[in-house]
Amino acid sequence: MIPIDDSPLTRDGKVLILAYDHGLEHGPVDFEDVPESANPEHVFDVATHDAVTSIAVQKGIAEAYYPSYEDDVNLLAKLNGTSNLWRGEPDSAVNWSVDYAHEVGADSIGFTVYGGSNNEIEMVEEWREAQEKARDYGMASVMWSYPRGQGLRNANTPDSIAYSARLGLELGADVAKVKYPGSKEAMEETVRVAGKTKVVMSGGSKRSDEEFLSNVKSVIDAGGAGLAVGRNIFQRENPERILDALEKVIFEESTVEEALDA
Ligand code: FBP
Repeated sequence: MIPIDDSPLTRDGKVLILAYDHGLEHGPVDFEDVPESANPEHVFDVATHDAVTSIAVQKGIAEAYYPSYEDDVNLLAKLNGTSNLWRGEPDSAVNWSVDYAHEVGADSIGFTVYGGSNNEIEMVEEWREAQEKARDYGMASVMWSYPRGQGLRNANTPDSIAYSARLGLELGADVAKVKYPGSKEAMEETVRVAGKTKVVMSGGSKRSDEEFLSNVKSVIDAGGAGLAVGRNIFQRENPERILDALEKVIFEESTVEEALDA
């Protein structure tokens, strides 16, 4: 593993990745509530908030927009990804190489692995190549670890989510990004089995400030490192306000009430 606590991906050992690959994964529908969120410049501006440790984007967004932000934002290159137009077994195309991501300015990589998919073997082999190349550059690697596949029942049970975090440890991820398993206790178990791999929560669909921050708080209380979040930031009219609150919960050990009252 790399000394992840010295990596630009972390601040005081904690992680807050602003995920912005939704235009590929879900399509422009995710930008309808806040139309300016379709503009990458708006979201890069949001990512200059002190609470954000990195922004995760695909190649085209990085090439076109990162040069204007490289002094203010850390770049996580989300290397693979697939559109929502794809109707086959879960899979993810590798869209750029680690070499090229490094050239563009990334200091960490992100990679989806769908454990349980009929394509798991190929995805894990692609991950291996990316993870080892990232090691050469001293770049942290984050596994978007989602159990998903036509033969997989109960993909989002606490056991499946704990297993997905363990896959991160077994396969050399510095950080495993997993779905919220539903409770602090389940997250404690997920963090426990992930060992030295940091566990972060995947943001999920937009919900109220209270509900979202409570989930984040229980992740932190369970020993999780933070979160990688998109819609719960850029689908808000005032992303700065929720980032102020997240900064308090993740980095300052505040309660949800304290964070919202500030
Ligand atoms: P959200 O916080 O909006 O859930 O974003 C996190 C993320 O992993 C994105 O990087 C990705 O685009 C999206 O979720 C994929 O979610 P799913 O595959 O569950 O639709």
